Amino acid sequence: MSDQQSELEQVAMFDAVIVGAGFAGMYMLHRLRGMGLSVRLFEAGGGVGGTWYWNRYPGARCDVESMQYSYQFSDELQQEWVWSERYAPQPEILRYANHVAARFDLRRDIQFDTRVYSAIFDEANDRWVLEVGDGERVTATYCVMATGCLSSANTPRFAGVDSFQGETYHTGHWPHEGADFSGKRVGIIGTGSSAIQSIPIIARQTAHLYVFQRTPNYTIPAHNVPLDPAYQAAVKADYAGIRARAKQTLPGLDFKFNTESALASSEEERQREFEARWAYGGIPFMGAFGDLLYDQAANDLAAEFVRGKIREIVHDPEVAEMLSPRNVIGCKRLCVDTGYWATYNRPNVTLIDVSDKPIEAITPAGIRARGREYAVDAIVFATGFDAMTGALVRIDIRGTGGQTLKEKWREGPKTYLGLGIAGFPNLFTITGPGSPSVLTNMLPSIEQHVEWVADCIGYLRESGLSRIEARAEAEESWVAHVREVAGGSLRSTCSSWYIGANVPGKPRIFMPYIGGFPAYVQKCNAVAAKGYEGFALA
Ligand code: N01
Repeated sequence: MSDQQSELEQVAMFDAVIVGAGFAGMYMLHRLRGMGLSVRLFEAGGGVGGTWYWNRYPGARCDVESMQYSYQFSDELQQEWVWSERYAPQPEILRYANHVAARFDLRRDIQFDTRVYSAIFDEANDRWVLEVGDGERVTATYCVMATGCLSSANTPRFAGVDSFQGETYHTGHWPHEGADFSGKRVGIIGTGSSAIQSIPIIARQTAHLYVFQRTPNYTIPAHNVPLDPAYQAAVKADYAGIRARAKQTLPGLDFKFNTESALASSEEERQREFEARWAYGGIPFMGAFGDLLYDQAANDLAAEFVRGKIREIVHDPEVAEMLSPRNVIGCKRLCVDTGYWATYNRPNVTLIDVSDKPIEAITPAGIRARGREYAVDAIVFATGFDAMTGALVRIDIRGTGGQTLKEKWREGPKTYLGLGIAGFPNLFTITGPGSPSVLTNMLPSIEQHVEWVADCIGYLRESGLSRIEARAEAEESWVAHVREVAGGSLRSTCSSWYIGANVPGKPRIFMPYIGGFPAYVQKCNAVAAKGYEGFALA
């Protein structure tokens, strides 16, 4: 018996380990356990829910309609759960995650409050060895990273950031007990989705709110409402149909997508369609015309429509101008809000433009920008995430030959289908870079990945194999395809977290696969049908 082998026997051994108890990790656990595997799931937080466990900022809610932002793997589950609003608020989604955990008895295999620090592939034994929590070591044949796309918070290192004497918050790590802003002066940095959802609420709580905006953002009203029981019943009666239709659309969402060209339509038709989409609300606005994300002139028409709305809503023309984005609409993730622009009509809200002159420093008493100090009692960092790669590379992941994932991805993430990585056998990523993930409704994308991984592991076990690894050439050609497809869309043309632009020093690569859910699923299925083409099996 080798030293390594005897050492391995000292540690807990599993067929599979999963990292992260969000919707991806929970379903992965359910599937693998159902196949008879021994599984342990590690979660840094104190409960299930992932994104919805951490993002508890005021106003946090999903921008995908509740009836579609839910699991479909269990019809009983989707029939029994009752959503209360068109767009579910964070506490309700967290309740749903807890309901799922209880219903499928998941907690007995989840180790909470346990961060994974390293995952090292032991080539002699074809196993992953993980260091978790307080120095505990575990080993498993398969390691599934269900670490989320937007889970590693990004807090820019502003000069003097540690000197601030007041309270600080990050939207992605909001305290469970909430924050009391009554009577306080608050500064919020950022105007992404998290800020746009929270600003209207924080503004109502504070004595004064200072919003530090680097790039204005497009947002479409949510028109959130309590869900009508008759509507819910109708959806539930046709759930199979809705889910099937959703899978045929690029974002994996059942919504009305107009394939007509904005440019080929008359001014009157365009206004009618944009107004109808505005009145309907939310992300389907981008489905107004088929060429909005592919033709700059078409995109300009939609962008100008939204700028017109800003001018109508915001009383002060200078503030309206500052709030008006000039970049491609839909390039950054479109935001969905409740009362965002009208908030700037409040006397206790001040917008500070830091686009041409960055924030100079955080001082003990506030934020210095444009040559002036804004005294505040609390700062909210709504500065987003080190998206798609951050949660993975902060774990010391080492594959064959001791290569670290961080080193491999130094110039940008490389994966095969966003599922496997050459040089990292038996490691799977759920909704990893190179998969449609954040450009789609996350729940069906998660389910598709989990099912693909479960089927793959099942195939290996049935075939008496124990090792699978993406081939370097398959990975290269997938990365090239992802890049090529991205180049055809206006989405790759602006600074966004999709290309890592929000994190200083991060390589600028369009990370998600823009080819849409149906084409991607077809590719994954074809790979599996051909005996996992592009992977080396042993
Ligand atoms: O983060 P963001 P987020 N100085 O990266 C600014 C999902 N989500 O947490 O645009 C000044 O979008 C930055 O400015 P700029 C959704 O997919 C979903 O809001 O880089 N400002 C930007 O304004 C979303 O897209 C929901 O110029 C700085 C902001 O901080 C994703 O999460 C709700 C700065 C960051 O915006 C991320 O959203 C919320 C600096 N040094 C979030 N650095 C749902 O509804 C950064 N910024 C499901």
